[in-house]
Amino acid sequence: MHLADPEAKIYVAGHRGMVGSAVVRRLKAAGYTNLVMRTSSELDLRDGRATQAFFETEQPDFVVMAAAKVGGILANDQYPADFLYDNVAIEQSVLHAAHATGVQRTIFLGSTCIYPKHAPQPMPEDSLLTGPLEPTNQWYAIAKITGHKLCEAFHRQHGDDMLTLMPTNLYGINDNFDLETSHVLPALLRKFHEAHQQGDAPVTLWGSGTPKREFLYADDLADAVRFVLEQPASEIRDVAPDGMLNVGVGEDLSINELATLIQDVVGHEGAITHDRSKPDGTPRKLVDVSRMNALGWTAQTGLREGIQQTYDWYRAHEGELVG
Ligand code: GFB
Repeated sequence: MHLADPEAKIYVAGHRGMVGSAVVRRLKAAGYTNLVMRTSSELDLRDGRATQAFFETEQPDFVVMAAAKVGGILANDQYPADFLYDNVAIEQSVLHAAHATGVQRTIFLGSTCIYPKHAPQPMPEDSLLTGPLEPTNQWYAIAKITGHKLCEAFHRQHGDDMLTLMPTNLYGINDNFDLETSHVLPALLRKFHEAHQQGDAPVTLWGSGTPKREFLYADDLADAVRFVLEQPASEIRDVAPDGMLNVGVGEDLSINELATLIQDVVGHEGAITHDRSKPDGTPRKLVDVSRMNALGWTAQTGLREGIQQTYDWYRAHEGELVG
């Protein structure tokens, strides 16, 4: 089955999450009609036998691995066993089943927290494993490094076409808006929105506000997934011999600058304070996107535009999201 064939059977693991749902939207819009999906209650991907049986029955041609245990800086620090065990278990099951059933190409999704805490900026793919990790998210990072290394090992030993996309910090519709477990962007959208409704009450940011982050709209990552699915393997390996491709926008901003931008989108006019008892995490993690650029892909959604779209979606779904 050819990659660009609209009948190609593509299994999107984690289709209910922010990334998986964006991938499904993008693939459908591109004309792919034969998508396979399972909820976590229908198929527990940590269960290797059940996952193998599912692959044997469905025989997908392609796999997009968007299923993962994810969360913000505090959740990563508070639930280390879940972030390490669940993610490694999912990766083992899915990548082995993809290998055993002859999947033509698997796209695994990593995260830029796999790079060393003090990696050169912007961080190239080959800075992987050149220094110590940021301690708050080391558990998740080690799981994602394991997933990538499994892809590299299956490729090296068996020739499997397994690639890893390393997206920078993501945001978008279907994000997690829980204030304890979410990432900074959805947390700040909700905090500024609720403070605005309360007569522009003050908003508290975690940490110093000085760390810098790069934000990629989930629908842009989904487009990168579609793009990579459609590229010939030889062209990808020419620019990425290790099968790793960073996906980002190429610029970052401080958490304080992000807060000001979100405040403006929401129309909040109150004060901003800092809770310095909360962790800052890594000081900066801008990714080097030259490999994806060399293949011909760049992100399309500006940060303000993406925040506005996410905010519109949040307001339309606020009742079900925050109960
Ligand atoms: O997005 P975030 O939780 O994760 O936090 P990381 C980014 C920065 O925003 C940190 C600050 O410096 C936080 O202290 N921040 C300010 C806030 N206010 C808030 C708030 O209300 N909520 C949150 N969550 N942060 C995660 C990793 O790191 O990024 C994961 O832990 C993963 O493993 C993910 O890699 C993409 O960018 O620091």
